Amino acid sequence: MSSNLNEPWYIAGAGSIGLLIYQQLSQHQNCLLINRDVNEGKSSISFNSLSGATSRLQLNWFTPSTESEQISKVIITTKSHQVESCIAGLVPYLSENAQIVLLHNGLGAQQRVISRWPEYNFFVATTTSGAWRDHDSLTHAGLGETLIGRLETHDKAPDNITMLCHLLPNTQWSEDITTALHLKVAINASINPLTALYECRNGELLDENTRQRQLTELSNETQAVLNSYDIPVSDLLKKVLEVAHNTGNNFSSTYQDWKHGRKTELANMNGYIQQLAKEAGLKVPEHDKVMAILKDKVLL
Ligand code: KPL
Repeated sequence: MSSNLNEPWYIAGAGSIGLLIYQQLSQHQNCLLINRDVNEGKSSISFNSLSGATSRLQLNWFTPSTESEQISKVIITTKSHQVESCIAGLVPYLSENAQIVLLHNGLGAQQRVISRWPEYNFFVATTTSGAWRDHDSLTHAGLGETLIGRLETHDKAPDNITMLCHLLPNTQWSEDITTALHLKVAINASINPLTALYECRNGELLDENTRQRQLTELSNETQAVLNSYDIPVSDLLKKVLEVAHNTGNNFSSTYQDWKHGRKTELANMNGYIQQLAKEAGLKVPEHDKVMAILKDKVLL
């Protein structure tokens, strides 16, 4: 797989994280944004770095066609519910054995695309980097850590991915990404739905007894479900409280999706935990209750 080290990385999904990766990667190697939507075609935006410096970021767009070179390396940074249709649209332009990195919130979509397209080489990733974008700018808000690995296996990284880890700040190969992704989902399934329910910042979940009780119940149910699958997530409530505290000023991604009338990723967060619980014959009453209320409020 080292033969295509110099081929470009393509990025599908020009949201805040996709653009941040594009910004970081394009300093070192050829990197192109896949044009999935006519509205995506801006030629540059302003970039506010972690240090507060502002610069202009040129956006190089690529519209796949049968005449263009085949795509052999792509990072998909769409929302979790867009991943499957995004890959379906790319299939005619992907090379045999293309390497595809899936970087999005939640779980469930990854397993679905990996089993639907066994011919490709899938990697999964998770990040705690903070970034936000509006029409004309991208702001890098927090350094965070990014992990890349393979779901359900403990393989070593192939050359292209080692190189990717080297080029992106604070990015490591993880031989146990399955646990890391479940921990992230477990934290999201506790914090995110409640921020949409109470229309509050992450830290405001700690301010009031009812909210704290719900955080506790969601965390405890989630931990019991994951542990029944031998996924070694421990002290989940403690971790959830730490994240809510450390990101206290943030509005969660689910809050922001709700606020902007977009579909949320809760189906791949709480919905994923509910599905695991069902398959294991476990009850998750707080998840069921919160999701039933949110069904009439947010797009699930
Ligand atoms: O990942 C997050 C999200 O908003 O989706 C947390 C950790 C809750 C930070 O806001």
